[in-house]
Amino acid sequence: MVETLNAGLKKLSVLCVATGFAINSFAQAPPKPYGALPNKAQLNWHEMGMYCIIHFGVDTYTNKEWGYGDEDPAIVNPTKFDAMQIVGAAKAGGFKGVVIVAKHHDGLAIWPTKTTEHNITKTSWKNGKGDMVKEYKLACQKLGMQLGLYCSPWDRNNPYYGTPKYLEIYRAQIKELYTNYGPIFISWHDGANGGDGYYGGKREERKIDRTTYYDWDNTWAMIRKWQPNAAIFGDIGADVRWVGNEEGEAGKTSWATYAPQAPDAGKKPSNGYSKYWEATEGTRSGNWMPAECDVPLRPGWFYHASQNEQVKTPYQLLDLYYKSVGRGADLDLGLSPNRDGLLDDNDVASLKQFGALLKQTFAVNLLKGASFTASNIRGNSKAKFGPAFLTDADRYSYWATDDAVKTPSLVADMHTARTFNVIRLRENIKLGQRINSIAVDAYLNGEWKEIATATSIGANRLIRLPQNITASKVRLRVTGAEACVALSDFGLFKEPAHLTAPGISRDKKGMVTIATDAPVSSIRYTTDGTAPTALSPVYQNSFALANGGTVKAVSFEGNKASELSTKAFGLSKEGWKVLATSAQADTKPEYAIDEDANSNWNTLPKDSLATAAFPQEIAIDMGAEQTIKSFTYLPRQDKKTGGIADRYIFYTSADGQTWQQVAVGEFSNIQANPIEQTVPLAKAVQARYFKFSVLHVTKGNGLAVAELGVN
Ligand code: FUL
Repeated sequence: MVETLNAGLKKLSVLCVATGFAINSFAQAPPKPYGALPNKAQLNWHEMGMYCIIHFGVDTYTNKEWGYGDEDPAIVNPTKFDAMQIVGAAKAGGFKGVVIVAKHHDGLAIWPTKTTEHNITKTSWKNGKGDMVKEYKLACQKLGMQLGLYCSPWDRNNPYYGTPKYLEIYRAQIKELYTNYGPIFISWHDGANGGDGYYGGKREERKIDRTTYYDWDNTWAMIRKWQPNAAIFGDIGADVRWVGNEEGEAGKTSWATYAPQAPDAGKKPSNGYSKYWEATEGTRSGNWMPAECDVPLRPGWFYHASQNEQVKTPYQLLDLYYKSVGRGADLDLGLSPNRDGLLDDNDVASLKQFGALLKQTFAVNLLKGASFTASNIRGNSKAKFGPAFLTDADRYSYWATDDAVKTPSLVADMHTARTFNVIRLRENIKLGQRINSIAVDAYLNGEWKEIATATSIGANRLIRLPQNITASKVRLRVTGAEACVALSDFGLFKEPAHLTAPGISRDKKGMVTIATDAPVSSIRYTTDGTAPTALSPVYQNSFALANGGTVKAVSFEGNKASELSTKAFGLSKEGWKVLATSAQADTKPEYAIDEDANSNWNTLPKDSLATAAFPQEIAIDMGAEQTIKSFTYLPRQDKKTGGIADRYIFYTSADGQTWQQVAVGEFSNIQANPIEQTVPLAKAVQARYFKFSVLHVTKGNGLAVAELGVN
């Protein structure tokens, strides 16, 4: 048997020599693809890396995050609406497209649709003759930006929501949008589904089975027909998965592949404790379904003037960029035009500076021009698979190794010492996600020293080092792979040096502290709302801010200034006491008023099957009568989702015994985006006591309160 085989091989080589065909040409064929592969729409999506999602509608005028569906469209009148200003600001930020929220949960369509009366023609804008989706489309065309569309499946206005007829209406809406306004790069579908709403005047709760109601398989097939080049985004794909949080962060390991699981299925215990579902990391095998990280530029998705001071700064955005795009995901940044229909100046400025920072950081790949020595090159063919392809601009040209070589190494000699703090690696994903893990060494003081490790390379992996490294030689070691390596990019970059903005906090005694991670020459601050300059007071010691207010601070070092830090505080909680609670808890109720966002009053029992009665209440004695203009509730900040209140009543009292209801409502989108909620009162109230009564939580059998506050 062996002999026949040998004889056969000999014959083959004779044949090869005779035809001038080298034996190792077999090895020079490109590597076979490994595992799941991206489709055309997904490749385009990966290449984009970043886009924005734009929320504007009735919520912009009612100051809500989710409309109930009973809003009068006439309140919508963005007299200065300018799609070019909005899309242009996104472009300046380096974003490659915009997803327009054509209809949010409140049901108001911002294009003149035939599918529902509740649409833009009923607004005051342009006397009902306007079409926002069209204006966005034209702006995108002019600016070379790609367009995406989001039409919310949940519709709190539509009388038919919950019945089969609504599915027909929903599909007709998508058809209208996708056949009249395309081409689109993404078909965006959120996972918020069912609940109470206006529903044509019924004002009731409508529950649907999210796994069957929308018949996604068939809906997706229609989308493919209307928009074959659009990636479909949803909680479980089909093409792009939700990362599982609205903080803009993928897992440190984040596979492009995912074995779809409904986000609330799987490992999550029934009391809803775990927030980070598998979607954050993906799974090592499964369908090609990379993560999208959606996060708003401000705390909320819609515009709220009260959040004007909380626009994320360029360096905060850069940090999110590393945590999303740098982990193989895409960043989808929420923009919220104001009531005039424009982005505020602050938002525009932050986007522009972020775009400039990105450009500056990635302008020069320090490995360009380096000499590479690879431990292996596929078929020994430098011309076809050599490391020179690592520094060209083509994301699909690549350095490859022989089939059997899964853990090669590569030395890059830059010939002269260079300083860097960012490492970039990319695989040629047309051949799948092959690499499991890598390490990078720098040649320092005559020896190799490991400076970084990473998992899940895929379309993009950025490693931001904690300190600058100066070296002339670096070494890449692939430490694990499922198949031979097909790496398309290796880069070293230097982010511009900057001073970190100071942190501002207040303690239970009402004392404000401003601090930085590393020493600086001075921290300057204001409490009058103006931005600190080099002439503002120098921060020396903690100071009191009994009646609340806004503190702004900047660090200075030489001629460098940090970004601005801003923090708004309500009334000081000095002297506040918990008067009573209605539910048993293992944690102290005082945690709800200790000015520490990381501690919770938490009534969730350890037994996840135990039942809990609502309302659950906590009453506070502020020690003296105060003027109350609004209340704040900060849900738990520990990434867990049990016990987050979404329906509440606030009461006040002069004596701690007789209570008056002063506010009632819902906290919308609080589970996905657990930010501080502000409840303004219709008119200011004088009281010494207040009570937070929670009627309902999004998940779990108890309540968790990180902080309660009063403004
Ligand atoms: C979520 C929605 O519930 C939010 O309101 C927002 O639109 C966000 C982008 O998606 O699912």
